[in-house]
Amino acid sequence: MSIIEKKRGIVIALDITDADLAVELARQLCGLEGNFIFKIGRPLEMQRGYKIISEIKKISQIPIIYDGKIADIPYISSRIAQIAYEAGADAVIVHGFVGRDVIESILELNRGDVIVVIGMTHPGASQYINPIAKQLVEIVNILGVNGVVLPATKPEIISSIAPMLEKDIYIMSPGIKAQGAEVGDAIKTGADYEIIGRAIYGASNPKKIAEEFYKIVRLL
Ligand code: O7M
Repeated sequence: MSIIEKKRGIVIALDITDADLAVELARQLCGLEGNFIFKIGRPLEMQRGYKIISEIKKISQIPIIYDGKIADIPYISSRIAQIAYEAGADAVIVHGFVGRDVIESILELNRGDVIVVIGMTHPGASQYINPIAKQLVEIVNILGVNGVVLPATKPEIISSIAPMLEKDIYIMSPGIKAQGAEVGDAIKTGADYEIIGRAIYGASNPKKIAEEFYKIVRLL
């Protein structure tokens, strides 16, 4: 059973490098209407450490994903995940290419959702990770992870992988606006959530634009 529901929504990437501003933004976004999730990644974590997760959790009901893109040996990977869950993360993100035992070590904690990166958005992703996306599907299906990350910039990858995934695994797709895809592109090809950073936190009214984007994906 996942904490994050498999339904259309927007993941807001809080990649702001000023932690005070990020907390202020999270406060402004508290009353968002719709299915929203926050993603806290390394740029923000580097400012204030894992405590930034607890800080944002305290002021908002919106579920939090810790995006450490964990990619270490099982012992270290599960320790990183544990710290994030204990700080209040509802989900953590781990790289799929590191192998089954790493993903298992985090699943065994049984503390929250586990989301696995099986494809990426940048041009260099076509060198190594995207060609093995189908192989990574086998692992995520067998292990019963909660979600996967697939690139909105490569709709053909989402449309070929989505039907192969176990039906309760949700798909989250970054690459919207700043990286070239349009809002709704990933949902149209089979994703459940679109991950959006700069186009929301860089907007003059982030709450308004986030709700506008949500409306687009909800009405597709
Ligand atoms: O909308 P942006 O481009 O400002 O931000 C995109 C976010 O998605 C940012 O937080 C990236 O770390 C993340 N992301 C990618 O852009 N590409 C990927 O292939 C994978 C991710 C990601 O979220 O992986 C978990």
